[in-house]
Amino acid sequence: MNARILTATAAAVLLSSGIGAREGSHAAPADTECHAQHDATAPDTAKELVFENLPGYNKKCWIGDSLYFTYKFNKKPKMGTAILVVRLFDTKDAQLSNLEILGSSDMPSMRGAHDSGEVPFKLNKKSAYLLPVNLVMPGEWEVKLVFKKGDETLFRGRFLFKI
Ligand SMILES: [Cu+2]
Repeated sequence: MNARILTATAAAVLLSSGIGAREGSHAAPADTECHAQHDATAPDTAKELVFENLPGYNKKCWIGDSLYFTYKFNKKPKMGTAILVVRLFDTKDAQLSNLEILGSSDMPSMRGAHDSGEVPFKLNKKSAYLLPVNLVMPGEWEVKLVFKKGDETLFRGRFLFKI
C-alpha cells in the first residue's frame, strides 16, 4: 500500500511541476518497480523486456559464464527466405542442444507490419538451430532471439541487418 501511495504522490508532484509531461508519467521509475513486483500477472511486461545488442555474425555471444552461442545466416540475406543458424556451446566448445530458442523478425521502421511473432528454432541433425526468416521488403530488419530452459528465460538478444 505504501508503495502505491508513494507512486501516486510522486506522479502528482511530477505532473504539477510539469516534469512528467515530457515523457508521460509512465517514465517514472516507481512505475517500473511496481511492474517488476507483479511481473507474473502484468499483461504488458513485453514492453519492458530488454534485448541485448548482439556482437555480430559468428561472434561469441555469452549467456552468463557457462554458455555461449553464435549466429549467422546460411548465406547473405536478401529478399525471400533467409535461414538463420544459431549454434550453442559450453565453455569447452562442446555443442549443446538442450535449450529452446525462439526467434522473431520485423522491420523497425514499420514496426508490426511484418512481425513474424515468436517462432521456435528447429534443431537439425548437427545440433544447429535453424529459423527461416521471411524478408519481404528491402530495408532494415531486426531479429530478436530468446533463449529458454523450460519456463525460464536465460537470455534475450537482437541484431539489425539491411537487405
Ligand atoms: Cu516493411
